[in-house]
Amino acid sequence: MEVKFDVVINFYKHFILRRKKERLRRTTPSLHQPLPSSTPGHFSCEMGELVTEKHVRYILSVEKRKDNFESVVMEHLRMNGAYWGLTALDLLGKLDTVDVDEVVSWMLSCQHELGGFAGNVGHDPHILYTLSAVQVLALFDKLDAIDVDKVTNYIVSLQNEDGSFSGDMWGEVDTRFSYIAICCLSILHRLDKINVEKAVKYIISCKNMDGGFGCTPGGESHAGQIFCCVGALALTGSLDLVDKDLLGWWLCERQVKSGGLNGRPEKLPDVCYSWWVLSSLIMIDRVHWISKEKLIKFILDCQDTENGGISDRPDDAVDVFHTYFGVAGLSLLEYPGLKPIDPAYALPVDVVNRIFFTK
Ligand code: GRG
Ligand code: ZN
Repeated sequence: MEVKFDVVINFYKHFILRRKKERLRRTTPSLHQPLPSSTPGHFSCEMGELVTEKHVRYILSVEKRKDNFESVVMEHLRMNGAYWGLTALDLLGKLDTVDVDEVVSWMLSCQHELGGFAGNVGHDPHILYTLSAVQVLALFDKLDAIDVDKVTNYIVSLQNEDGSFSGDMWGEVDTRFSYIAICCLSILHRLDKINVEKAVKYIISCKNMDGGFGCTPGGESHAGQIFCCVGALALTGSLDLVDKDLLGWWLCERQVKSGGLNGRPEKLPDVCYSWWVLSSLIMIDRVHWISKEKLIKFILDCQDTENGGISDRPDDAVDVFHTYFGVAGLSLLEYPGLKPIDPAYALPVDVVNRIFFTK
């Protein structure tokens, strides 16, 4: 019975893949060519343009405001907000507008005695905020401001017997935390302190028959979790464990008519999936299976061209999360004038090179 089921799945998989590739070849012959080069801010005349200066002003204004709705609901995850806003500024070439010492000293005041970082001063530590803190410190070349062994011990303490990771002392397990632990320790040059083999085995146990990955074993495939699992496998040199054609098919099916990407079947497109889906497609070398031009147009259509910022879908309210993932998506798409971003570390490529090649 099992063998027969496998045969059906494989037949279906190859039939769909062949149809997909034929469709792409037939309808969009330019897809396999490099993107057309043009000057920054003028990608294509029908497409609109990235309003860089306005996005910079929007990000800086969000950081300063302390009294509006967005800043109140963001209070407990300000550390994540700092990573989104500051990385976006760097990709836009404007990180020098920020007071580095002020940011670093605030970040250090968010570190708990256990070694992990909190979302804001006086809150509890969590692995989610710890990665954001490490990423921002890397962005500013300030990793030497922290006690690396202390942060490492905190992350090591969160690995469970089965190789999975908890997010904090309360024990919730999720493949997001596996990615975060691996990404953090890799940036800190301490990957050897966890059981990588078990961590990889756990991630593979979350792989589904459709080629995707979920939060825990048996969890539904979701593009966000796929980024985490593929990213963790990329950072540990384990991408050979992924069925790239099967997963690539699932991921490229996420592109809908408007050009935007959704996070799973039958859902609405959302700018942030430009990051979760696209970075995964790049890591498994299948990015040419989607229309880059259509996705660029979708992201540009989600801009507030008057006041800056990017929203999840056209005409919705903007926020820093979608502004970052919109800009990061455009960077992956090689939009002119943006710094390139690394799809696994979610940091600008020059920052990653500095971490690994200059020290
Ligand atoms: C360094 C980039 C970076 C990430 C750190 C936290 C984390 C690691 C990854 C999060 C991955 C994830 C689960 C992303 C999805 C976020 C999202 C848009 C969730 C919304 O889910 P639903 O079910 O939305 O509400 P849909 O789109 O399915 O309707
Ligand atoms: Zn979103």
